[in-house]
Amino acid sequence: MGLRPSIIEDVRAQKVFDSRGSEAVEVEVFTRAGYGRATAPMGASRGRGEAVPYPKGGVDEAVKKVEDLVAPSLSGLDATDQRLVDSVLHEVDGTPDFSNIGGNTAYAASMAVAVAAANSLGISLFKHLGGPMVYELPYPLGNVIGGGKHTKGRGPDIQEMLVLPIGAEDVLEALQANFLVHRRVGKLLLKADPAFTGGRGDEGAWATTLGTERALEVLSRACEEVSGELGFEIRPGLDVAASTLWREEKNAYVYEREGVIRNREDQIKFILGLMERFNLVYVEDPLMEEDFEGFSELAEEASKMGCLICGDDLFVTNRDRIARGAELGSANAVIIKPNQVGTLSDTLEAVELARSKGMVPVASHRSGESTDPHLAHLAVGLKCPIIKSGVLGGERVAKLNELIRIAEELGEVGRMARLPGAIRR
Ligand code: 2PG
Ligand code: MG
Repeated sequence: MGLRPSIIEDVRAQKVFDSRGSEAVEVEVFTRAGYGRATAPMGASRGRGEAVPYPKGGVDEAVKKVEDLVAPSLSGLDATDQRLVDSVLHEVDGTPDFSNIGGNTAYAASMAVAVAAANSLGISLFKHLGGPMVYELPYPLGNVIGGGKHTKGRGPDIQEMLVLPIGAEDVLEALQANFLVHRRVGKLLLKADPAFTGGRGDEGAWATTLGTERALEVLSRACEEVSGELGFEIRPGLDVAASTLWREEKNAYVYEREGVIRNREDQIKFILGLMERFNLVYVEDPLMEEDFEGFSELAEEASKMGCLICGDDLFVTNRDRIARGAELGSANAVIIKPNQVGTLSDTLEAVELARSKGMVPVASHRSGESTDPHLAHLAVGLKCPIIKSGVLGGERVAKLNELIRIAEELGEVGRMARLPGAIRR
């Protein structure tokens, strides 16, 4: 056997910081002929079923675990053998939820290996992940108005009000639409919200003091205006992050800022009402993370209205939970966050399962992000028709600009992904 360029020679880790200024683990992988680096993102509204992000002892302990356990186990392996690398990460960890080394540590190691492999082979990461035949570019789903945990409970109770430019013909058009809607909403808020300072939340979305419905009125007006100006369809969406509203002891969803309490039926009616009134194209986590049946009720109605129902905390990128949701018809879209499961192999399995069940995989950032561009490659390589990566903020734009570079590399063969017919009007 010759000297393969992608043999892993060394793995190192260090503590860095994410977009919130919180500690994050960064892993570096050195191969014979290449190098890869990845930093873990971090969620604020995490699903109960997610991998444990860090071991007890936090990022310092994670760094130690990489040095003591991960580095010696990965050294000598071929970085192009992602499945083997990922199974070794599971073995080294030895727990079902990555609580020993941390799911974020596993993610950073797994992704850094993939980056190093691509680099050693001299090809782009998306091609390494998806093969030479990938050509579809995802639609950017962006956060325009923030609330919930991302604005410390001072904004609308609903976590994210989003934009999806479903009529865009290329990535540049799609990104421009999202930037224009974001800017227009900022302008409209100056009039609609006397307390608005131009401040933004964790994901670069505007932080308004308006309640959910008033804020949605503003977003939907901006979508309509910009859509009219650009000449293609742009529609609003939501991430309710309903688990953060759910109060077990009250058996209800508590909208603290707005002073409203909704039981399960009221919540379903409320969401269906918003879908209809605002022509929503996408609703994520409309109900709390264990209510697979409630999701099914909603999904059935939503598909008649041309709206995607997406599970994030519901599925946590976990195969078993996605399989259960598919069986019950709980959703027609699935959030894909690699650090919820730890490795790229687990992520790929979740994506493939979702797709085989007719669910749209949505490659997603976290609210605490690194400046890594890798999510764009993951979305293209794993053929996710939608990428959720915010609109503004350097750490978000890093991924969006990478999409432009990928589109450039694909050239003539590149085209926008196919969205389900039901959401195209
Ligand atoms: C979400 C995400 C990202 P967090 O709920 O979808 O927008 O937030 O990373 O805080 O879980
Ligand atoms: Mg979410």
